Amino acid sequence: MEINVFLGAPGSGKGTQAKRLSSQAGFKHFSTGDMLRAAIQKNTEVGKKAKSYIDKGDLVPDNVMIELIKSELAPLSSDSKVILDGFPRTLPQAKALDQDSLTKVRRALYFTVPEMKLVKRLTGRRICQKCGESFHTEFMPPKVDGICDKCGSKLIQRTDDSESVVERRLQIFREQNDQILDYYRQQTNLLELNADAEVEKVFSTLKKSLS
Ligand code: G5P
Ligand code: MG
Repeated sequence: MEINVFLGAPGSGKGTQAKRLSSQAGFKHFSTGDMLRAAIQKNTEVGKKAKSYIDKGDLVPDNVMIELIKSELAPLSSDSKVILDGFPRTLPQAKALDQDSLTKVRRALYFTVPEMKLVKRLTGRRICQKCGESFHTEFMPPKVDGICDKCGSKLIQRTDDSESVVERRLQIFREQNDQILDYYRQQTNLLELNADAEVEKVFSTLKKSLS
């Protein structure tokens, strides 16, 4: 398998770009955040475990996350091109991927955006409650206010996109990020991507990095 991991702060555009790559370039996109939110909606065992962590902006325990991602990757064929968005978030998660030769990481792409811009991106984000498409009240407004362009369902704000929870998520990111970057630097497969630009511009740089 060709495993590419997207690293970067909350709001750095990992999900936005991963969705484009999966619809336009044949990558299979796995967002652990989206999986957890779906599990919460369905009230599964994983969802019950994850909810209190997500609502506070804390990380869900490694054992739950590693199990979850392994079960998603296991059925894939060996020629799959994969993007992991939001995984790994900790060193044990990064090592768990590399321990298995099938899921060994090919590239780690680190999306960089100045921190002061992230809060605005996150607090203005709106997502479709049905298809998960992401919008922004200012930077990517839907054609009709509060309605998804893609499927016509209602747009909502993520419960963890309030200003106080965003602060906590950014703090956790700062605590974990350096050791993950160091790890991938040592594996010599870390690429940095300036993600402080128009979505289309970031997308074209990203496509070049992945080819
Ligand atoms: P998530 O869901 O993984 P985060 O915090 O990593 O959440 P998030 O918030 O989903 O990441 P993103 O995907 O990087 O950020 O950003 P995005 O949605 O694409 O874009 C954010 C906003 O900016 C949008 O409004 C978009 O329109 C705008 N935007 C995007 N790109 C651009 C651009 O190029 N230019 C401009 N101007 N704007 C742009 O995780 C949620 C929770 O789940 C748990 C944790 O509790 C976590 O807090 N979790 C895990 N816990 C443990 N381990 C894991 N591996 C976990 N994964 C999830
Ligand atoms: Mg995301």
